Amino acid sequence: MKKILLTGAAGDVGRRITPMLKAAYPGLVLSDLKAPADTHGLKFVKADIANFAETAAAVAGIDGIVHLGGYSVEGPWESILNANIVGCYNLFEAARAAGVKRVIFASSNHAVGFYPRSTTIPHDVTVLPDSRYGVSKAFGEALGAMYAMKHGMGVTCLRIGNVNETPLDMRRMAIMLHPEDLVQLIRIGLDHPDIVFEVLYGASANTRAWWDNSRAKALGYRPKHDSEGQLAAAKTGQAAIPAEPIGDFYQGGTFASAEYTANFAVLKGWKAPLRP
Ligand code: 15L
Repeated sequence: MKKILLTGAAGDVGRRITPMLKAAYPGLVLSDLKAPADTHGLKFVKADIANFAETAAAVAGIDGIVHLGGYSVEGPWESILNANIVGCYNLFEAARAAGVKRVIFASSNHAVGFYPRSTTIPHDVTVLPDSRYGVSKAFGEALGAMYAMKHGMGVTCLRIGNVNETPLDMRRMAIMLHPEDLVQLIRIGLDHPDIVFEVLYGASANTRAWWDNSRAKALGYRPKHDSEGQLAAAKTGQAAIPAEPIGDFYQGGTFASAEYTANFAVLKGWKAPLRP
C-alpha cells in the first residue's frame, strides 16, 4: 500500500496515530472537516464526507483508506445520519469508484454494547448496538461486507474499544486500545495478503478483556500493551463515577443506559445470541 488516506485526521485518535502511520506509509494523506493543528508535513485534503463530491476528490488516487471520520459518540439522529450513515456510504462508494483496494473501517464496541460484561464475545456474534451511534457502526460493518463481497474491496472493520494509553475507568480496563496496537491492527488490514472481509476487536492484550480476538491473532496481531499494569488509575477514575446498575451491567456502559426505557429486571436475565 503506497498512498493511504486517513479520514478524521483532526480527531483525537487521528492525531495520536498520524506520526506512526506516516512512518509506515510516507505517502499518507490526511483529511477532515478542518486541518489538524499539526499535519506533520503531510498533504491535507479538506472534505465533508456527507458531501459525495468532496469525498470523491479526497479518495482520488488513493490505494487504501483508514476511515476514522464521522460522529464518534452518541448524538441526535440528524448528526448520526449525515456523518455516519450518508458519510460512510459516500466513503465506500467513492472508494469503489476510485478503485481503492483496502478500507479499514473504525467500527466501535458500541455495535455490540448490549452484551453483558459477564460474557466473552467472539467477532462473529449478532450485533446488539447500544445507541444510534452503535447502529451506525453496525451499518458501516454491513456496508463494508457488501463492498468486499460485491466489489472485491479488502475491508477490515475494527470494533474499537477506547483508544488511550491509560484506562480511564473499570470499563476501559477491558477495552483499552493503546495507539501502538491500533496501528498494528491497521497495518494488518492494509497489508495482510488474505484480507477479504474481517471484523476484529480493537483492544490491547488486556487481562480483563471481554472479547475473544482470536481472529486478529490468527492474522498476526500481537498487541504489546495490557491495561492491567494501570489498574490503580482505572480505580481512581471509576471512583469519580456514580454507580449505575444498567451501564455497569452492559459492555457499552453509559451508551447502553442512556435513554433506557426497557424493563432491566427482566432483560438482564435474557441470554444474548452467541455463536453456538
Ligand atoms: C467509542 O466508540 C467512542 O468513539 C469513544 O469516544 C469512546 O467513547 C469509546 O467508544 C468508549 O466506549 O469508551
